[in-house]
Amino acid sequence: MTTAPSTDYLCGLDVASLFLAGPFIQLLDPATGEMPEQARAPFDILIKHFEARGLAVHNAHRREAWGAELMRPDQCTPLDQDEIRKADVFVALPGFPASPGTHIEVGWASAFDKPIVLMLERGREYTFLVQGLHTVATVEYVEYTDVAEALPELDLALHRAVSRHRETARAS
Ligand code: 5HM
Repeated sequence: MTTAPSTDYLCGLDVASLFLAGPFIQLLDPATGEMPEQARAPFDILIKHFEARGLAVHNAHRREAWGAELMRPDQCTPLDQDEIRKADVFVALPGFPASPGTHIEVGWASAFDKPIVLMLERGREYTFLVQGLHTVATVEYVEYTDVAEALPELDLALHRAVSRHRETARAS
C-alpha cells in the first residue's frame, strides 16, 4: 500500500514561534478606532492556522485588541523589534497601500537573518526593495487573492524558507 505524501509542510519542521506583521493604522475604522471584522479576517485566519499547528504567534493587531488597546509608539516599537528578534520565522503582508510599520519590520527581520515569507496580493505593485529582498535575505513570496485559499502554499513557502535558511547556515 502506498501512502499519499503529507501536504502538512509545517509538520516536523521544528519551528516554535512566528511573528506576523501587516497593515494596522490604515485598517482602523475612524469612527470606532478598531479594525472592522473584514480587516481582521486575514490576520485571524493566519493566527488560527499557525496556532493549530503548535506555533506561538506574535501579532500586534491581536495584542492591541484590534485597535481598542492601541499602544504608544515608544511601547510597541521595542516590543515588536524584540519579538521579531526572538521569532523563528517572520511572515508579513506588506500591504497595499504599503504599511510603513510593516516595511520597517521586514527590514528588521532581514537584518536579523530570519526566514521570511511575504504575502503579496495578486495584481498589486510592491516597492522595489520588497521585490528584490530575496537577493539579500532568505525570502519566499506567496501571491494570494484569498488568504484562506493560500494557506497550503504559505506552508510550503515557510517550509522552503526555513529549509534554505538551515542549509545556508550549515554551509557557512
Ligand atoms: O504603519 P502600520 O500601522 O501599518 O504598521 C503596522 C505594523 O507595525 C504591524 O505589523 C505591527 O507589528 C506594528 N505596529 C504595532 O505593533 C503598528 C502600530 C500602529 O502603527 C501599533 N503597534 N500600534
